[in-house]
Amino acid sequence: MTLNENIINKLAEYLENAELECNAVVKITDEYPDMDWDDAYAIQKTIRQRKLNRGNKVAGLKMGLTSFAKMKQMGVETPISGFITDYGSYPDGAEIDISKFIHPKVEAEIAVVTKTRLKGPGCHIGSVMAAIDFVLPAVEIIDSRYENFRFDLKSVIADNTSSAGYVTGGKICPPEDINMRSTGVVMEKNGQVVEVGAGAAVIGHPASSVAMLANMLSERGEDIPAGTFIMTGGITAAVTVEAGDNIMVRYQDLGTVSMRFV
Ligand code: 0L1
Ligand code: MG
Repeated sequence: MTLNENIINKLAEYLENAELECNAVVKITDEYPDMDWDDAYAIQKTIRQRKLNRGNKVAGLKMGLTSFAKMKQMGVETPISGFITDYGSYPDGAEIDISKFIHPKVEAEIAVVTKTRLKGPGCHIGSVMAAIDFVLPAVEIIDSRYENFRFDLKSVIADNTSSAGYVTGGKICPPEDINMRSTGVVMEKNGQVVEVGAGAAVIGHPASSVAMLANMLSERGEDIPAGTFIMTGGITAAVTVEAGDNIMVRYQDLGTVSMRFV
């Protein structure tokens, strides 16, 4: 670590205020160019603790930057992880008040809920498949707190991987009844197809993303408890939304997820 506790706390407050006040800010590495990965995750953890102290709940975990294309674009070799909150949850078909966000985008994902604990190191796709209770469709709303989505990897880890919300679909599926790797998705915005993809876009298989999450968490002394809801990462590129936009995502074998931004 390169930052002391006071600076970690100050940066967590800066980023969380940006979220709560819907106010874009400059990336933190402009002021702290030498901060390291541990600093970045420590800031994210402090934001998480601030929310818990305020009475919010952590509703699950997420993986970000999981597509090879996005990793290459960012010049990184591993995805990043974050958490999702109770207040970011929206039901299928929700009307979502866009004024709660700065510059939101949506991306189609496959989510899972676990039934047993997953702990790295050495967690692999087999351990994950055995631990999944069910699979469900989910669309993530990302909203970087940084001006114009201008950030680097350490800044975005600290900013809880741009996590802002998620819409879950109602069709759940046992893991043995779905091939998550070949599950196709079609995203439509206002009736027009804007993105298509398949589960394999998520580091080859969404369950591999969960294994990677368990292994990454183990480096920080954490695990994935039984009953955890996990967003495995974007299958499609993130699509910008504005007031009036209708989003519909059609999943092969997992039904649809829709929302309207107002
Ligand atoms: O969930 C994601 O993949 C987003 C990761 C953060 C990068 C971004 O805001 O695009
Ligand atoms: Mg995502």
